[in-house]
Amino acid sequence: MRLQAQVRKWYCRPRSPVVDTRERCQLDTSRKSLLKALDREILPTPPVWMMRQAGRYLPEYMKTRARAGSFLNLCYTPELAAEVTLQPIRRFGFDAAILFADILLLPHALGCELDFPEGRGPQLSVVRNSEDLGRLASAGDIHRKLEPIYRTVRILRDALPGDVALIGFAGAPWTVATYMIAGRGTPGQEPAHAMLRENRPLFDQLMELLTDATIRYLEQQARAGAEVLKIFDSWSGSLAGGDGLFDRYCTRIHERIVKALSSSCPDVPVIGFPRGAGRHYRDYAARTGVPGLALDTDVDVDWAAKHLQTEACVQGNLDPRLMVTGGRKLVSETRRIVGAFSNGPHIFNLGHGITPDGDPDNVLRMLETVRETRMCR
Ligand code: 1CP
Repeated sequence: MRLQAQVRKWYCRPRSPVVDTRERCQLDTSRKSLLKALDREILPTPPVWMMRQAGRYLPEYMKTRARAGSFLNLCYTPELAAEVTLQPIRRFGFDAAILFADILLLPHALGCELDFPEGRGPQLSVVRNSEDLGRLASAGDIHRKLEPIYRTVRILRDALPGDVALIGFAGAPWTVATYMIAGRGTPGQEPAHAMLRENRPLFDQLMELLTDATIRYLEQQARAGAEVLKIFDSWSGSLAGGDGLFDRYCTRIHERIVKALSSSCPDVPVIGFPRGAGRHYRDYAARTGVPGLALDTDVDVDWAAKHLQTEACVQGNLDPRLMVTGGRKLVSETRRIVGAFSNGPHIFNLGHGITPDGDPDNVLRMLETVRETRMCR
């Protein structure tokens, strides 16, 4: 009975109506703009932040990273992690800050070895068999190891300007599993696909373990003060073939995470990023009920305005390469995206993270362009 009531509560949670505040066309500072957009308000100017806004394209990041000694030390030293989270806010005045951490800290807390050797991608100990999985399952209290991350969140909630929302995040189980199975990043995520084909029960157990741990990790970030939670499924595109894998290992797993969070932290909206979902985006949005839907660069904005913005507040999706090349195309593409999404809730962002060769001047140009495109009625 209790479970039934719980399920009903999840499914019956009403979606807020779309509210158009463009008529006022003045700054209403009563609530953070990112939260308003996720609550389906259409604002005169979309809130803006950027994936990987704290990172190697900023000289001040490189300095703090050098002080920390290593990437992992940076992640696990709350004062320094908070400092690099704040750097892009101070420099650019974004509407949201994303917690500085990494999706691979969760497998680290579960007992995987993890290293980020200089100039190479992440290296992890691999999960090959049920013994490896058993060790992770008996990892003990993940929150003790992740406590520095929660402390960073608490520092940030005190330090951020009053109009800037704080985003916590985790990797989605599939994306995190691709690193755990291969021990590194892999093109096409072939080792994970091989386990899927050859040992489905083991793969399913790993996904169960990760889904449960991801929910607990995100809940704890929310309790520490994260106001929005984002799920990064950076490699879900390799599931999108049409054999049911996308539905099973991306959409339905995100659905479980979103439902669990909407029950335990009902005031903290989730942004889902099923990168490379392609034609699955529509079903993903409808099924998961995510308040925020992050779009990758390949998604056509006019199609998304028609088919996705009705379901969720869309976020995206400027090509990050324009942060390197800049010029008139940067301005025209920014305007095109703002214009295409101007009749529904929208958060301006890139379609993926800014790369280390991104030019901070181009970031500024993008921000100015978004903010000068005020859509007053
Ligand atoms: O040398 C350095 O300073 C490390 C570069 C770096 C940074 C800045 C890594 C290594 N992680 C991060 C921080 C990070 N990672 C953040 C917070 C910063 C911000 O966004 O402002 C976030 C949200 C992530 C998430 C993350 N890590 C993802 C999902 C998002 C995405 O970009 O697709 C993934 C896939 C990772 C794994 C990861 N972390 C770092 C590397 C080099 C990689 C591997 C990427 C790959 O396999 O290609």
